[in-house]
Amino acid sequence: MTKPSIDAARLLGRIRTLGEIGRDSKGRLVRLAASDTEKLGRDQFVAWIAGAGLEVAIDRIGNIFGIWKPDGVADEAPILLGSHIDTVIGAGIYDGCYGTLSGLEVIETLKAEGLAPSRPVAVAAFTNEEGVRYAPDMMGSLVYAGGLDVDAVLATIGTDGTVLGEELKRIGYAGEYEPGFLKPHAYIELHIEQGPVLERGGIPVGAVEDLQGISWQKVTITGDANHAGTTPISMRRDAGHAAARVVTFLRDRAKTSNTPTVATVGCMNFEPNAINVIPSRATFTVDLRDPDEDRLREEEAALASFLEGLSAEEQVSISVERLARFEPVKFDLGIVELIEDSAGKRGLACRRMTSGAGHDAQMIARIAPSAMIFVPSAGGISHNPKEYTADEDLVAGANILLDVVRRLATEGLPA
Ligand code: HGY
Ligand code: MN
Ligand code: MN
Repeated sequence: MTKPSIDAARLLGRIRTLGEIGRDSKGRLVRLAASDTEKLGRDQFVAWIAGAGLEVAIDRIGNIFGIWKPDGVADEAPILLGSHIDTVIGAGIYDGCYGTLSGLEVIETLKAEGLAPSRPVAVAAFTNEEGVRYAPDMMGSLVYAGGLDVDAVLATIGTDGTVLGEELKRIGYAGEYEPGFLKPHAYIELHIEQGPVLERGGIPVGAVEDLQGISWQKVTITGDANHAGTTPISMRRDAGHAAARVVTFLRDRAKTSNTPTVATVGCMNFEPNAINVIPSRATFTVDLRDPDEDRLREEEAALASFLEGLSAEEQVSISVERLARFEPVKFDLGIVELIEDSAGKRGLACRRMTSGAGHDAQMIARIAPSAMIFVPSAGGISHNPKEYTADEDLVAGANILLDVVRRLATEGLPA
């Protein structure tokens, strides 16, 4: 007997359609939170959920919801699916969009089957998951889960000097609903792994049981501008050189630690940024992650003490601003087991794993039992136009989401 399946052509077609929305002049996919290009992506998603006959709701931080509540279904806490549709700069077409569109696809499939769910089923596209334009990341879901005050967050100033609340108003996504207006019965997020684990293991499905801690900081090093040709090395207060020492300190420490700790300096800016001027200022970001909270704290402390020594040695002043800090999160094992059970019944190998990336699920886990399903990323590549997941894996993941939602919508959460 063939197992029920989602409409693969519809899902894959939508992923590709959304993947073409928001290309810049260089052909890169760039849909930064609350930008004009993201608005186009939002409009397309809203058109699809409205077209599917779902109730559309937008909350004050711009989170978009499509709610399926068939007549006669009690006004209970819904099963919530979703992810995000904002992207990084030069993104792939699957990160976030796959989970959001698969959530819609599962609802449309269950609707078409005539399933009478015991509770509503909804899909969300959370605002600013990536955190590239406005920090922190997973912002919309964190506000939704009550982790940040919505009015304070609406006042966030972006890397481009814009104010988030004004941008949401400008693009028409400053909704009326209070964040948290739907308290989910359960939340399941389907996502590409964005790492090499599943592909290396030849395993098509990941049942994600936890997610590592994240620490984002902005470091500003101030020295003295001086002439690149006349200033002896011993007289320099070179902010650029000091910043470079931080980058190698972080990499060497992570590399020799033989722990899962990872460290990334993703943004760096020199002032005055001229070829023949010793940099007077270096501003850069530090992204530290580890599945173990104590180790993550150790890494933060090691960086702080390195910066102290560096300031004295290089005669520069150093200031640090915290941009985001999330402890590791454990997901709901009952839902993890449903994911494994569905994979098994579909004859798909499945393994439990930790998420290296941050996701909206880590925030919604604060208010509802949550878990994630991963599918392989080719070459482990993500946040890169080369991001790719085979159609067969995309469809398999969405079918597992379909099975899990069907179980939760008819039997409720496992005891
Ligand atoms: O940073 C992250 O892990 C996510 O992509 N926002
Ligand atoms: Mn994502
Ligand atoms: Mn991402």
